[in-house]
Amino acid sequence: GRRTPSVLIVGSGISGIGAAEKVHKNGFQNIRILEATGRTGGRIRTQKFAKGLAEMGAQWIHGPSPENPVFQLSSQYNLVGPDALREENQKVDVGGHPPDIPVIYSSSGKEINPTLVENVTNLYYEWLEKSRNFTKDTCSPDDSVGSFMRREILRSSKEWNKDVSELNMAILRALLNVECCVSGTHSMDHVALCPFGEYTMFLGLDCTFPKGYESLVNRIKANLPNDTVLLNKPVKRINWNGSFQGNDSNAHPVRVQCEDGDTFVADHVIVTVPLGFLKKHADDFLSPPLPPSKKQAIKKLGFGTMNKILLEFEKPFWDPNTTYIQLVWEGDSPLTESQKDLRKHWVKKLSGFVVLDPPGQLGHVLCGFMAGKESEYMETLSDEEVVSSMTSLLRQFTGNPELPPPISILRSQWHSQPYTGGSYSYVAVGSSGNDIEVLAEPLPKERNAAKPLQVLFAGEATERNFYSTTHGALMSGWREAQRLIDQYPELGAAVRKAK
Ligand code: 6YU
Repeated sequence: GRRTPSVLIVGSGISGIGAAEKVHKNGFQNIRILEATGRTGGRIRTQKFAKGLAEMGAQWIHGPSPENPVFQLSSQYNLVGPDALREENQKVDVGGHPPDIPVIYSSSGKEINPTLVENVTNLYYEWLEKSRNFTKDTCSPDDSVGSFMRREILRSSKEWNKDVSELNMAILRALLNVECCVSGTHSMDHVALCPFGEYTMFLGLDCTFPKGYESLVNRIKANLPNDTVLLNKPVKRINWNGSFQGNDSNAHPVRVQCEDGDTFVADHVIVTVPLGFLKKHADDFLSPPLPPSKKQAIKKLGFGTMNKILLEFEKPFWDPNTTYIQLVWEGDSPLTESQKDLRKHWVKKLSGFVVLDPPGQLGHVLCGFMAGKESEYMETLSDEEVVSSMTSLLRQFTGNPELPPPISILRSQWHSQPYTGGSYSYVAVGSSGNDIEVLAEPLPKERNAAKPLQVLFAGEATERNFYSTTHGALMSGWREAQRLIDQYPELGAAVRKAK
């Protein structure tokens, strides 16, 4: 009989693990995952911190409702808390707004009453919603979400009294800093306007994993044979179309070379490496090289940096009901460029702090969020330097010069990770949702019985409507698994018969 097809998967993030599990369930027996680093999970990464666990990458299930496959699996495996399972929770429509009212600190050390900025905050979310209503027919391809917001701000600000105008502008700057974190970009001026609304949100109030996000990856991985994942196996090059020496070519069209010299042959390879890795290695990761259309898509799509700074405090200086602390720099405005001197001004990009809970299990921990070049600069500093900057910042904003420094710190450094190169993707000015589809196209482009599927592409950045999320990543892995499953109907038939 025929040998069962061999599948190599490059990368053990949730897209790679998800793809492996799906083909395995459908009768494929020869599956191997090659992972560059010493761990599985990729941008899902749970670490010990303070008295408990903290997420260095993905933190929430965005839109935990039945349509969300990450939520589906997590509830099936009993990995989410009771609140998230409540039906009411699954029906909440946050529409991209943060559900809680933040505590707002200003750079002059005063707390700002949220009702003072309620109007401008509501306006901001209205504009943001409007920015999702464009299509390629109703806006110019070089327009950005940032410039759209600026136009709205300018129009509206003509009616503001002088006494509220300055505070409004400062708040808007702060909200845009938050938006940079959401989109994983240096500036909203880099995020394309026309396709912005293609990103789709599920209903449901975001929830977290009590035993860590990695508990989900581990649970999926547990369904695979033990030796499926090879760690510390960075892939250097993928030869396809039988383009390698000593090729018993009809047997295996693809060969993967690792940095350590090991090689693996296979019928199919699913590439799940982050867009940040592809951006650095697009020219020589494949041989024959990627088609020009795909190289273009890789170049044009956006992949930015968003990092977390976790700070543990001996005692909370915030009120026990606080869930989010927003920082507002007086005198700042969304209409002017941010300061260029990163060394002096990097902390100004910090959008705010989420208060992590539950303090009973974790301790008193704030999680700061920072995107863009400032965040990349932060990665180059030492822990001591970051602690010292954070301490001065919090002393300034709380108006308490005696505020004790945090007792420990942990931060992510996604930009400097050689196999990630940033945090997540966005549709940048100059690109469109179509580029995402081009990125997802398998090779070879023209296929027939003599030239079957060889190289397939999955990963967060390949899902047109759900990029930048764990569910988008999982869907992309399943999508490519299905592509392979469809090519071998007899395998599926055998599995169904065995059941
Ligand atoms: C989510 C959230 N979340 C915070 C932060 C980050 C991300 N995301 P992987 O990278 O996991 O796997 C690839 C593997 O390949 C990896 O292990 C590599 O080592 C390996 N590899 C690379 N090169 C290789 C080679 N040469 N050889 C072998 N192996 C190689 N998502 O749902 N909720 O709260 C957050 C957040 C700091 C960094 C997130 C969140 C994104 C997800 O983490 C991410 O998409 C997936 O884990 C990726 O999985 P993967 O398998 O594709 O790659 C309107 C509008 C706008 C748009 N955005 C709105 C959504 C907001 C996103 N929210 C993010 C927020 C947080 C806090």
